[in-house]
Amino acid sequence: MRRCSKSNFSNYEIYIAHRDNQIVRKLAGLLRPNVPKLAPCLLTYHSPMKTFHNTAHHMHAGKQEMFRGKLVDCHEVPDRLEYVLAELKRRKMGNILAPADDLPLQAALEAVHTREYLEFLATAWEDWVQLDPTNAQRDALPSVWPLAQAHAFRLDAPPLNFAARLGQYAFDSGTPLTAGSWQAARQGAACALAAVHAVLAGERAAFALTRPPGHHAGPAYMGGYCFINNAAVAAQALRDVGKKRVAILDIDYHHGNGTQTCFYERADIFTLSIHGDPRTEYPFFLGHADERGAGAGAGFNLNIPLPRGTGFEQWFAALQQAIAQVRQFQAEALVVPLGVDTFEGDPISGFKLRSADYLSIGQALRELALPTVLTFEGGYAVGEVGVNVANVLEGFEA
Ligand code: OKP
Ligand code: ZN
Repeated sequence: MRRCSKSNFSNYEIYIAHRDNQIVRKLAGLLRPNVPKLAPCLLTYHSPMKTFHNTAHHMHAGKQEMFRGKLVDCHEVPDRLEYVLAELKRRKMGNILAPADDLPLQAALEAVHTREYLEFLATAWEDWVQLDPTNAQRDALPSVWPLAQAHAFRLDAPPLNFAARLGQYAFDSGTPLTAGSWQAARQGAACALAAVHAVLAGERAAFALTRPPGHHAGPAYMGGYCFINNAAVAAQALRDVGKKRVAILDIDYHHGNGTQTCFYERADIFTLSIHGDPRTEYPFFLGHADERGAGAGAGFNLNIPLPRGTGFEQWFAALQQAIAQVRQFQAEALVVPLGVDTFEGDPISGFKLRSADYLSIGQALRELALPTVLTFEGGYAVGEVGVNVANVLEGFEA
């Protein structure tokens, strides 16, 4: 691939890498264009970004979600991923892989989520059907919750009834749990982990192309279409292999409440999120600018809420602000929960980004010059989701 940048002639270099980036020959200064008017150019040959796609994603296919008192068709559909995959293949941005099956997945899951919650997920479908055999025809949705206000309900005496347990672990009724949700979510985390291992092996960046998404899922809860927090799993795994400071820069339309909560009291993982103002936008109860982290993590959370209707110029200024903070933090690795529901045509969101804007986003992220893991989050304009995601990756690689 041919890369042009605005570096000056003295930095003129050629890199030759074989497909796995194992051998890199750097021929600095050997080629100096002697035509002064020629645009300064850095030629780089490198393998395309590795994309680990979730081969089990189809197993999670919710029928309906509760929205304002009615059951409506799910927005988070299997086609979303297929359209991204098709667009990556169409542009020959391949190197599309399945995650290896010998990754230390269980440890990575338990480093982010509680064992109780993981066990709940693992048997949830079975328990749902056992509650009533005719439930096998219906997705599991919660309808009762232990509201977390002092003296309202006890949180220390968990019920045995499964409908109640579902309400204990889910914060909304828009996240259908289906027969294969656990298998799909688990394999999604494997994609995130595989992406981590790829950047460790020397890849500049890797993409976990998976659904269901993850950034709303917390240590012990599901919601917002999410079960396992793939970005959090990736960030924690990067810490566990020795990256001292990891930044998570969430650019999905919705606040990454789950990710924020996972690391709120930690200084080693800096969480940043640019999103629709929670006063009017989902998830409503978290994501305000005054949430700056707590305890040892004070100062290591940054929320940039923007009003509905925000266009690219203002959004991109927020991105630049977030990027400056990541630099100042001296992150050694970057995780990007990548949602393209900031797109103007998104059916459930309110920003006004256009398809071409995603190229600039990829470019801006690349300029951080960090080992980068991207995880696929939102984006519900199914017809454009492939182009928008591929544009981010292309901008990153250009
Ligand atoms: C997940 B992710 C729309 C209701 C919206 C939840 C939105 C979850 C978004 N009828 N409910 O951040 O893209
Ligand atoms: Zn979203």
